[in-house]
Amino acid sequence: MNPVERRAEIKRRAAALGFDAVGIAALERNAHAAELDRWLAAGYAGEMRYLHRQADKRKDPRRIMPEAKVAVVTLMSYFHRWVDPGAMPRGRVAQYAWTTDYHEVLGRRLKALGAAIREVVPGAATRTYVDAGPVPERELAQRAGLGWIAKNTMLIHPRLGSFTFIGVVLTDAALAPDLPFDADRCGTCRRCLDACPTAAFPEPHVLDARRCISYLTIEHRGEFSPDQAAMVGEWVFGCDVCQDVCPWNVKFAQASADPEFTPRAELVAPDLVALLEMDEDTFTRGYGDTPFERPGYAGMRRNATAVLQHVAPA
Ligand code: B12
Ligand code: SF4
Ligand code: SF4
Repeated sequence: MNPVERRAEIKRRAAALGFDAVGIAALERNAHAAELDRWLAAGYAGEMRYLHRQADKRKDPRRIMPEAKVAVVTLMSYFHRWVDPGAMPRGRVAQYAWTTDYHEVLGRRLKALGAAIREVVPGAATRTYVDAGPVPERELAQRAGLGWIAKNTMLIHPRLGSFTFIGVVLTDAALAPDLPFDADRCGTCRRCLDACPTAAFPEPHVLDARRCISYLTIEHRGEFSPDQAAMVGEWVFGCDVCQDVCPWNVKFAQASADPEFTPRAELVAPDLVALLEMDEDTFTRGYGDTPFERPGYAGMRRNATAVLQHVAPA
C-alpha cells in the first residue's frame, strides 16, 4: 500500500472502532505558538501550572515523540441534547460528564486504533493521547481537516458540532496527511461570547480560564471565594453554555447513538442534598468511575454548596 491507500485503510478501521471522524495531520511547529505564549503570560491558565511546563511541546508537537511524522486525530461525539433536570435542587452537569469517564472509553479505542496502524504499517511505533499529555489537540484536529477553532475556542466539525472528544495517535508510519480545515465558519456570529454567564472571553478565541465555570468546578483546588461561588451559578460540574447556544450544535449536530456514551441519571442531574449528606465511601462507590472523581469528594461538595446557595439561598 502507498501512503494514500494506508490512510484510507486506517480511516476505515477507525470508523469500524466507533470513531465519528478521523484525519491525519503532518507534525509541524504549532501555527499558534505565539497565541499560547500570550495566553500563558496573561495568567489565563490560572493554577493549571502543567500548561506552563508543557508549553514547549505544545508549541512544537514534534518534541513529544521525535520519531513521529504524523498525528492520527479522531473525534467522537458525545452529544445528547439538553435534558431538563426536573425538580430543583439539582445542579447542572456538562454533557461530557453524563457517562462513564471518557478517558477510559476513548483510551481503550485509541489503543485499538494504534494496534490497527501497526497492522497496516508493520514495524510502526504509536503513542496514544487523550486530554492528559502535552498535545495541542484542537490545533492538531484543525490541521487534520476535522474542523475550525471557533470563537469559543472549541473545535467545531461541520457535521458533528463541538460536543466531541478529541483523541490523538502519534506515529512514525508514512501516511498521507489530510488538508487542514482552513475556513472559519463562525462568520459574524458571537452568540457564545455574549451568552457566557461569567464574561470569560476577553476577546474572540481567547478564554480566561480563571473566570470559566468549567475551570472553577473541575480544576480549581481549595474553597471558592464568594465571587467564585457566585460565578458557578447552577453548574455543579463543568459548563456547556457557550456550546449550547452555538448554531452548529443547535441546528446540525445529531445525538450520539454510541452505547458506551449512554447518559446515567445520577450524573445528568445529581441530587445535591444527597451529595452533601453522603460519606466519602458512598461517593467513591457511586462516582469513582466518572469524571466527578477529578474534583473528588471535597471538590464536588464545595460545588454543590455553591449551587444550593444560588438556587435556594438560606
Ligand atoms: C486546559 C484545558 C481546559 C481549560 C482551558 C480551556 C481553554 N479554552 O483553553 C478549561 C478547564 C477551562 C477547559 C474547559 C473545557 N474543556 Co478543556 N481542555 C484543556 C486541555 C487539557 C488543554 C487546552 C489548552 O492547551 N488550552 C490553552 C489554549 C491557549 O490552547 P487551545 O485551547 O488548544 O488553543 C489553541 C488554539 O485555539 C490556537 N489559537 C489561539 N488563538 C487563536 C486564534 C485563531 C483565529 C485560531 C484559528 C486559533 C487560535 O492556539 C492555541 C494554542 O495552540 C485540552 C486537551 C489538550 N491536551 O489539548 C482540553 C479540551 C480542549 N477540553 C475539552 C472540553 C470538552 C472542555 C469543555 C467543553 C468541558 C466542559 N463542558 O466543561 C470546556 C470548554 C470551555 C471552552 N470554551 O474552552 C476538549 C475539547 C474538544 C473540542 N471539540 O474542542 C479537549 C480537547 C479535551 C479532549 N481530548 O476532548 N479545558
Ligand atoms: S464553559 Fe461556560 S463559563 Fe466557560 S467560557 Fe463557556 S460559557 Fe463561559
Ligand atoms: S456561537 Fe457563533 S461565534 Fe460562537 S462558536 Fe458558534 S458559530 Fe462561532
